[in-house]
Amino acid sequence: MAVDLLLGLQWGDEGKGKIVDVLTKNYDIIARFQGGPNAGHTLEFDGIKHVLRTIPSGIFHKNSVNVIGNGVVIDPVVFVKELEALEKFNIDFKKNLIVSRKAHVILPTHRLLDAASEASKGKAKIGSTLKGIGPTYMDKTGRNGIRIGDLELENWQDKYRALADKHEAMISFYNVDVQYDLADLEAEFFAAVETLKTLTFIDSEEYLHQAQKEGKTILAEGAQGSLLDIDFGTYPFVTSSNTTAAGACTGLGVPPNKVKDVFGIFKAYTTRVGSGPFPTELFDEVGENMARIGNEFGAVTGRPRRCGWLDLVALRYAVQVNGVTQLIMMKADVLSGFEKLKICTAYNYKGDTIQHFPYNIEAENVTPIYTEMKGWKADLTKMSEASQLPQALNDYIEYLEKELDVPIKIVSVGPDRKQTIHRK
Ligand code: 2SA
Ligand code: MG
Repeated sequence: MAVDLLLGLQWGDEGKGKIVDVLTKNYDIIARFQGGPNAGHTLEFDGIKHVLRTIPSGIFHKNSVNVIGNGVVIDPVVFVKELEALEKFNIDFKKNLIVSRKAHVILPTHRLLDAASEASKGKAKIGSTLKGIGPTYMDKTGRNGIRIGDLELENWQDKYRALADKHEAMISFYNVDVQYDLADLEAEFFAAVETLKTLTFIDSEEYLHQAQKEGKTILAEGAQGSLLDIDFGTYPFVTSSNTTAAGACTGLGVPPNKVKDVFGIFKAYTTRVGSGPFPTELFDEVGENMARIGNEFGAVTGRPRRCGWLDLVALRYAVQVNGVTQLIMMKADVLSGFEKLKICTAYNYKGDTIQHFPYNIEAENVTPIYTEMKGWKADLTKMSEASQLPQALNDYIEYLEKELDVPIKIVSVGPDRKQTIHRK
């Protein structure tokens, strides 16, 4: 009867897609509550690799219903491409995928505004995925947005026209070089809207409420990560939604007292894509090795991800803000073969040693303080039982459990569904 949450604790790309796919068998419903096509959730099974953008990661399981909640922003054009990529899997979209009428629509001009805003910032750019996320959430909170439910109305295109015209004026206001042919973009957009309308639109909060009453189980799937949260992340280098636990309540209409487990997922090291501070970032061979072995490239944009050691200060903060009850550690296999491993346990902040995540973590204020641990050599990718894990890895895990005061229940040792080790 409860709702469990699965949230990224770092800067995204922790491996949420894979773990949702692994956990889906325990749930009736998988629901996305924030973000949109800026997310890239990668799943691998039966030798196939799949990247999902807006569609929840339970979609490959016949018996799970996948809900796109009110807190999500949807780009019909990207969405339709995502549906097409799933065609060969014979999924009954009408039945297994439902969309909240209250979710907001990303317009072609939102994407253009995203590009114009980034171009106008020069070096100070956010490093956005250019999917129109920021401008769409701006229109939502500015009370100008178009919602999925609007698409069912006769005259929705009038509202569209007024908003798109306003966006065009805003784009020229930025006075940057953004080339586009709106007629082309609109043709593609209107066609995609028609396909989108073949799906089931619902009042998802009511649907989820009834489902809970019937005793169904729900897993809310986060996108991006806690350090990209609009309130608690490294502002302004964040995304435009609440990626933390509270976002699941507002993004689905789930009351806080119905939330049971909060699964917090993190990589055994840290990555970040886009701009912004990253205290434990490595600029040497060690970081390059992590990127290479971990295949650290953005699943949506292909951008190389910046890599660094695990940051316990940031992780502790994310555990607190989200109320994490169980931890899931990803990509342990990538650290195999590193002689020594470092973990950042505190920051030197303007000369003081601190253990909390401060207002500002810019490099000029923060130097990480590390503890060193022994590495392991064994290839973990063929392991399937906790008893097979090397002692040095167990030490690493136990150290984190003690510091964070939350058990690490799952350790992932490769991208495939099967490469998942459950700990007692
Ligand atoms: P946006 O597009 O407005 O949300 O960008 C704002 C910041 O949020 C970061 N961001 C992400 N960081 C990691 N992974 C994300 N998803 C893709 C992936 C990213 C990709 O799964 O690999 O392919 O590049 C994601 N989405 C947003 C972004 O980098 C900005 O720092
Ligand atoms: Mg990703």
